[in-house]
This record gives sequence, C-alpha cells and structure tokens, in this order.
Amino acid sequence: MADETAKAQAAQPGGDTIFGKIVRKEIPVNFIYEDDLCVAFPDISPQAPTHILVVPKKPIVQLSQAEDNDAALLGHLLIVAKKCAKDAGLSKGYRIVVNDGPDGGQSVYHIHVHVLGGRTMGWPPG
Ligand code: DGP
Repeated sequence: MADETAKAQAAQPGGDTIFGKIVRKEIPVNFIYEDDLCVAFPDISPQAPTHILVVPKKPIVQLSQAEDNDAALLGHLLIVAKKCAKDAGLSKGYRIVVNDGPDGGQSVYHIHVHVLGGRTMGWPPG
C-alpha cells in the first residue's frame, strides 16, 4: 500500500490538524498565495512535478461536511487553484483533486484542494 494511502486509512476526522497550525502560522510554511480566506503552499509529499495545496482558513473538516453556506468559499478555492496553476506555468493543463474520507484517500481532516501538474495524469486515478 502506498504511503499516502496508508496514512489516509489511519487518519481520523476531528480536532485540530497540521493545516490548522499552518493557516494560523504556528508552523512556518512558505505560502505561494494568501488572502483573507485561504492559503496555498507546496505539498510536502508531491505526487507530480507541481503539487500545490489550497487550504481555507475556515477549518471545514471535509467536503462531505461542508454546508450550503460554504458554497462561495468552496468556489473561491477553485478560483485560487486556477490562479496557482497559471502562476506555476501549467499551461498544458492540470488536475484538481479533493479527497474525502478514508475511501477518498483523505489523510488531513481540514478540507483542501490539490493542484497537480507538470506531467500527464492517468485516468482512472488509483
Ligand atoms: P489528503 O490525502 O487529500 O488529505 O492530502 C493531504 C496532503 O497533505 C498530502 O498530500 C500530504 C500533505 N501534507 C501533510 N502534512 C503536510 C505538511 O505538514 N506540510 C505540507 N506542505 N503538506 C503536508
């Protein structure tokens, strides 16, 4: 089992996460983007030549727990993901991923958008 898959199987929802500490700047990370609602930074375990995470400051646990009134924030994350992809030079395309729950491969229970690019992605995903 791949490392990230094993982590996702072991992860438990609930409580503060490493991303909570990152968005509150308790752990220093070089943000490639920040605004009032979210931050973006490189994934520590990149699965592609470019692998960026877009993380809202609001600690929504996972997509399946998002509320209807999170719609604008979730849309904003996609727009920021698009800007990050452009800034990273991903002119040939990229993949946006939101993992949800154990079967979705989620290992950090603070919702985030993956931006993956710099290589041709396979389909179906693993
Ligand atoms: P997911 O499996 O969708 O929950 O993705 C979590 C991602 O977060 C995974 O690709 C690895 C990344 N990650 C975990 N901890 C850290 C960290 O401390 N810093 C950074 N930059 N990325 C992290």
